[in-house]
Amino acid sequence: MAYDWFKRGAEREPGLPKPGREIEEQQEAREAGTSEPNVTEDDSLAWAREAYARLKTQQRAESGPTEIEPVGIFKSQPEHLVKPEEMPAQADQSIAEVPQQQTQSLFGQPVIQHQEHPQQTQQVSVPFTAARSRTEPELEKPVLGAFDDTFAWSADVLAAQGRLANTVSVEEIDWLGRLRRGLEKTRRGFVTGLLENFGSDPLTSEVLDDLEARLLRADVGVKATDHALQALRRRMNEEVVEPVEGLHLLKQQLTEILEVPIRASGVSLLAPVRGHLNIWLVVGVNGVGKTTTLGKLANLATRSGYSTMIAAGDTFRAAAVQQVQIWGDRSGVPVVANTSNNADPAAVVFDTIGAARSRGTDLVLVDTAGRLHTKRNLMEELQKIRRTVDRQAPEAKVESLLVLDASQGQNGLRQAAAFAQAADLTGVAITKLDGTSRGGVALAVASEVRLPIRFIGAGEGILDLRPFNSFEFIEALLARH
Ligand SMILES: Nc1nc2c(ncn2[C@@H]2O[C@H](COP(=O)(O)OP(=O)(O)O)[C@@H](O)[C@H]2O)c(=O)[nH]1
Ligand SMILES: [Mg+2]
Repeated sequence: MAYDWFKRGAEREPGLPKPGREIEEQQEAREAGTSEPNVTEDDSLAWAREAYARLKTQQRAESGPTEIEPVGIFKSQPEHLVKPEEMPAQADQSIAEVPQQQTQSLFGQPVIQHQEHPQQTQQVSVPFTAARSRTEPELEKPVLGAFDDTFAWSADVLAAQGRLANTVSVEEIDWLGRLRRGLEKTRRGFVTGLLENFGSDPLTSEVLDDLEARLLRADVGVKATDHALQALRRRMNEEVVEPVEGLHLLKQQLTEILEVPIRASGVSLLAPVRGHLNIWLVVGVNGVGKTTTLGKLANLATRSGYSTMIAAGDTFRAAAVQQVQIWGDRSGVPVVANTSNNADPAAVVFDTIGAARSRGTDLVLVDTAGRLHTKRNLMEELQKIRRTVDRQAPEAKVESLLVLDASQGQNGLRQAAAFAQAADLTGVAITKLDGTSRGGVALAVASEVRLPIRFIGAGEGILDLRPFNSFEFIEALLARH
């Protein structure tokens, strides 16, 4: 059984403590280089060493001659692709479903042969077939790096969530490193100064004023900032608050802000429901990273053992279909596309639902346009897609994910308001957390748009997207380095 990335984090060991403040203490102890033996620090280092040694042994075993076969590879067999001259020439819609062959299913599903849509003219764009034959799905595993500060930090974050050293994977360590690196710019502008200000003396109201300014600069938003500071001020009125305690409180408050909409949705971790048709619409303005996010999601789903299909619903830009096809190829995921000009995206979605049903596909990812001639056109198109989904697949579990570019900061909030109605949003994916100092916008989204953040992207690579975990996000945002 493939490791289910969508459910990562749900495997907390029963009976182990909830995320605690030891993480601040450990980090502070390490920072200060305390010469006195510190029980907490020793424990955490021992945990990290044990996890590292186990992962190293595991990796050595896996890189031996009996390599574990990657999950979910669709073998590329270009000769099975339908050639344009073989297609029936009738009707006016031209839908190309590429690729359509799957000779061997690794998900226990029947072997599928290509089935053409009877009512549609099939047209395959030649460049797509060429692109497919060149690429191999990118499903290889990340490699374990050195036992360094990043590993130790990642281990602390996993241990603080109640994980056992013998249950962590290289993928998790790799992702936490990516997340921490991705948030570096936000951290540099925000945390470094903050931690210096927190210093070693108890918190003062000046320190809190400075904190307020920093939170606002990182695009955390007025509401979330007020909420976090209120709690700190309350505590300061009651007692002297030491810096470690203050930092812990701040992290707790910020995590809670992110958790409120997640709790309200009733779904703590968004994952496709196995044995069901799941349809996830990916919406947002032009250039925010919709197609990239969808491509990364296709990879994550394939790695996690979900059979996946992509609907190329951005028919507005000629290059968009080609772009999504390349992403599909990278994970061996079939793409249903219409290569004719001004094709109707709702028709593409209609065809994808039919194809997904006949194959027993778990997850359909729908790419959409971010710009049409007018905003009204765009919203109408999204509504039409949504109606098609609701009508054609009433049994499906539908998610409507708004993609927001973190570097656009508070602009994202306006975009959310515009899309909320047309697309009936259920969640948010935040992209481009790397390369921006506005990573705090995740908090503004949670407190002001009130939608759960489901995924975060922190880079352009295929592995640079993961399900959102608020504890890890805040730890990465407020990490010391
Ligand atoms: N640095 C970085 N770039 C990203 C990320 N996600 C997407 N991009 C880039 O943003 C640009 C626009 O992405 P695209 O998916 O085409 O946006 P769309 O118009 O919304 O579909 C591309 O150059 C992507 O490589 C991310 O998480 N980090
Ligand atoms: Mg796109």
